[in-house]
Amino acid sequence: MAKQASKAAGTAATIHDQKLQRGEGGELHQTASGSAEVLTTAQGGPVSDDQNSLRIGARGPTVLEDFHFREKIFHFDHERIPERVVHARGYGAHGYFETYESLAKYTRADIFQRAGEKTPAFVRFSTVAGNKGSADLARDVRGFAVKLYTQEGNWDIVGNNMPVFFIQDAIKFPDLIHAAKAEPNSDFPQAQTAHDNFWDFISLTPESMHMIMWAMSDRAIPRSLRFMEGFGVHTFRLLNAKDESTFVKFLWKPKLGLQSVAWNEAVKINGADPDFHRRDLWDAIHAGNFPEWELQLQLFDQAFADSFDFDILDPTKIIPEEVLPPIAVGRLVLDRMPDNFFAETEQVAFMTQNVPPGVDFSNDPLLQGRNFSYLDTQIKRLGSTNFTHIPINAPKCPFHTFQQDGHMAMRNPVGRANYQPNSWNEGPRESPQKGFRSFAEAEAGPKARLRSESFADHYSQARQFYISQHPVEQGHIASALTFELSKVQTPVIRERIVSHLLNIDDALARKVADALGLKAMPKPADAAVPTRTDLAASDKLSILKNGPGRFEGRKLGMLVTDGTDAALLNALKQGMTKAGAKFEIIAPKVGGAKASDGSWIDAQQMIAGAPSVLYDAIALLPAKPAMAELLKESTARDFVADAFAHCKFIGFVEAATPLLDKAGIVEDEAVIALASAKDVAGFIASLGDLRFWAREPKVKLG
Ligand code: HDD
Repeated sequence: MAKQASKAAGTAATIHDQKLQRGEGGELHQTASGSAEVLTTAQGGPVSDDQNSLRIGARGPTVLEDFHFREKIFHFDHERIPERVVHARGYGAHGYFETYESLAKYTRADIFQRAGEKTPAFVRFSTVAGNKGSADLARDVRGFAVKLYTQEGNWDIVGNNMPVFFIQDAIKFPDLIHAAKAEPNSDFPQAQTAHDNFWDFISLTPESMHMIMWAMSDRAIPRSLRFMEGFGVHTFRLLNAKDESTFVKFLWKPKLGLQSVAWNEAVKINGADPDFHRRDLWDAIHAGNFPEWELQLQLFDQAFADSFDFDILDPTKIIPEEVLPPIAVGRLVLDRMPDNFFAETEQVAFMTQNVPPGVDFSNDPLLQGRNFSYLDTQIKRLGSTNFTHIPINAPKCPFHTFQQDGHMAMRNPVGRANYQPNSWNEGPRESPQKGFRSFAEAEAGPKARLRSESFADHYSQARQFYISQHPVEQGHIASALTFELSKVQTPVIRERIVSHLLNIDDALARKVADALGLKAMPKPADAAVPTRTDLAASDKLSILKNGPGRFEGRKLGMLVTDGTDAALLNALKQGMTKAGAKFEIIAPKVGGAKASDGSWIDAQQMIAGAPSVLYDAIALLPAKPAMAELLKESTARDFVADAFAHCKFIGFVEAATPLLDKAGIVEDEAVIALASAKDVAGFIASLGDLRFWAREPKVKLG
């Protein structure tokens, strides 16, 4: 008995004389001082012992009567909700959208009426194919879903970081996703399209070819969620007060520019830090470096649509920015992480059909299908039609419906009238002036399962994307195709893909065929219409041609040891801060090291825990006496060898030369000597190029 009493003593002491505080919703919560309040059951009953279940004797059975134990375990058993069928792994942040100037000429949407207007926003980024627990650097499309809490209800722009899609009709979506995700019998591979089912489907779906070029490009392995573009993909409509329509495409442009990693780097990041993207966003926002995107619109009328080379309703096509320059209409800033991942990021429900008055849909058959799918999926996933009662999904403007009851109804109507019209003079009424109105497009045609002939060209824009890339990027596309197809075990599927590539670019097809070791070149795939070779390259489609030219928002990894030159280290630190960049100190031991002037250098990482794939550039700052030990660490060698292979800039002090030698480095202009603090400015200036791609042919990564 004495033993039992002592077990409870610890908890009993802490719950003594606590004050319960209630939040607005009546919930109990912890005080700001962190002192524990009295633990209660969900019914509010104070708990005396949360360490031991109720049992008969110290070694006897647990009794059913233990309502606290039963409630705790049963709630835990129910913690999981179904993960999203696609885009399961995601990360979100709060922020705001600021309107630059009135767009009343084009739209009556309230959000675009006043310059400087700020609208609360929540954004969720995601990968598509992987499960919720998969790694961030999968080769995949990234979801870019924006919820704008406008004064006229929630507006969701549920986009991706690529402006086109794999399929033209929503009825093919389940097939696409089934093929892309893990194969149903084996349940692998996880978060990878490098398998037979995916490439089988793609090889039989020529409309996917343009998207395949994007998905095999560096866009599919972004360096940071902060360095990605976002696209609404479909053509939408804007409607002004006179209900006049302007077609629109939505583009999000990152302020810090675009950047991706190398595939070999992505593979290693996934092992070293599977949360690389979410950690990056978390760190940036907590450090006050709020990521920002500009919203740009491509606006056009029916005459432009009629004269454009492709059908503006076809979601496998873009309108090149050179053909139709976008205009900037506002900025999106992310400045706050959610307080609770589940409550906000997991439960947020995006729906393409959430548009405010003044924004309308086009007939894009993919968009039309999505407008059905999203509501359906939220009800399944969140378990009730009352998912809009969850704070993250609730509008932030006044709203009034006659909807009532249902599971977990948190907002219940008061008063008698729960219908309209009614004679009680109660409740809201519809407003033809303020309410949503569809564009009154005249529609006619046979009721049939049809695909427009104007959707038939599957290769011309795929080619245009490919020829618009920098040669380095073209090489990466060829390597990505080769890698993915090398995992496909059915040779005929590989051949089919090469036969499609022949319709896109002959040299690309030959390069991939050669790298795969195809015995003979297949014939080009049958194409409904010939590929147009006259489409001009669009430089805007390249990441490398549009580099930011600065290191802002990036991260330098600095390897130090005891005896590191304090002046040089401090100059680098100051230089990084001035450049708006981050740095991390890596030492043999995470406790840090003693600098040349006797000061202590705090480290954030130990060398074995911080491979260079986690950094955009590295500086090697060891002191000579520490080299013997450092050279024994294979992770130190890998640190340097990987940075070199990934075409990163490397700054080094003379003492580090044996490490460079051990890593097999042949010095080039991006391996920069740091003899003293004077060399720092030049080193940081060169970091603006982000990578030294000229090195790539020498360090072929496959
Ligand atoms: Fe989708 C989620 C983007 C086609 C059906 N989709 C989802 C998310 C994004 C997109 C970003 C995650 C939202 C979040 O973070 O919660 N989807 C796209 C884009 C598409 C697209 C850009 C093509 C242009 N999607 C598409 C089609 C269908 C769906 C054609 C079905 C007909 N998508 C869904 C879904 C999801 C979803 C099943 C899963 C979870 C969710 O909706 O909330 O309804």
